[in-house]
Amino acid sequence: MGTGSTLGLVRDKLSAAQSVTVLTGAGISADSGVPTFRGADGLWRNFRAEDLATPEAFARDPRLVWEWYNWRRELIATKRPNPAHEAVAAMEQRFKRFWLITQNVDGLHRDAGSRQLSEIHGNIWMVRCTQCRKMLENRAVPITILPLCPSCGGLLRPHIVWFGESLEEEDLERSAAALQRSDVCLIVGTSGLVYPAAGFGAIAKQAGAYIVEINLDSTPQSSLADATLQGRARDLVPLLLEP
Ligand code: BV8
Ligand code: ZN
Repeated sequence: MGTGSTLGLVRDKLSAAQSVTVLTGAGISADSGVPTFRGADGLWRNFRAEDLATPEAFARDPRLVWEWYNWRRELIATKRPNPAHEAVAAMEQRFKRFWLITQNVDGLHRDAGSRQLSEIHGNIWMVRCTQCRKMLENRAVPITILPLCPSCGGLLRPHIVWFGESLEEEDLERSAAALQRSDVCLIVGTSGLVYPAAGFGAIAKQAGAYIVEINLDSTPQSSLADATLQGRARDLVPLLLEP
C-alpha cells in the first residue's frame, strides 16, 4: 500500500485510540542533526558506541569516555527539537492516556515539551556520583574532565545506561504498563537492535495494540508492524495528528 492509504488507516486507528504509546530511537533526532548510532556518522575517532558506552571502558579510561561524552554534549547543545519531537509532545493533549518511551539520551523530547516520558537509557545532561550516587543536572559545555562530585569529591559519571547495565526498575515498570494497555504503539526511528527496548513492540503487540513503524528502512520489528510508514520522522509524524 502507498504511504497515502496507510497514513489514512493509521490516522483512523489513532482517532479511535484511548491509549497511545510511542517508542523512539536515534532516528527521530537525526532530523535535528544528532548523529545516529549505526549510521555512517555514528562513529567518533573510529570508536563505536558499544566500545565506549560500557562500565568497563569507563573503569579502564574514564578520561576517554568523558571526552566522548563531552564531544556529544557539545554537539547536542547546538541542536533543537524538530517537528517530529513537537508532534510527539502534542500527543499528550490528544490522547486520554499517553506515554513516550525514548532510548535517546539527547533530551530533545523534553526540550519539545514532552513530560509523560521515560528516558530509558538516561539523559546526557544528568550526571551521577560514582561514590555517593548523588544525581545532578550538569549542562557545562565543555564539561571539566574529570568532573568531581560537589558533595564528596567522588568521580562523576554520565547518568546514562551503558551496555551491560540494567535499566532503572521504575522505567521498566512504567514502560511495561504503558505498552500493555496501548491501543496503538508507534515505533519511530529505531533500528530495533538494542534490548530490552527492542522487545517492547512485541509486548504491545501481545497486548493487542496496533503497531505502526516509522523508519527510513525496514528493521527486525517491521515484521510485527501492522502498518509501516517509510520516510523521515520529521515529515511523517506530524501528519499523524492532522484532522
Ligand atoms: C541490559 C546509552 C541486562 C549510551 C544505549 C544479545 C547479544 C549481545 C548483547 C545483548 C544481547 N541482548 C541484550 C544484550 C545487551 C545489550 C544489547 O542489547 N546489545 C545490543 C548491541 C545487541 N543491552 C544492554 O546492555 C542493555 N542492558 O540488557 O541489561 C542486564 C540485566 C540485569 C543485570 C545486568 C544487565 C542496556 C542497553 C542500553 C545501552 N545504552 N545508549 C549512549 O547513548 O551514550 S543504547 C544506544 O543504542 C542509544 O541509546 C540508542 O538509542 C540505542 C538504540 O539505537 P537506535 O536508537 O535504534 O539508533 P540506531 O542508530 O541504531 O538506529 C537509528 C534508526 O533510525 C535506524 O533504523 C534508521 O533507519 C532510522 N532513521 C535514521 N534517520 C531517520 C530514521 N528514521 C526516521 N527518520 C529519520 N530521519
Ligand atoms: Zn559524591
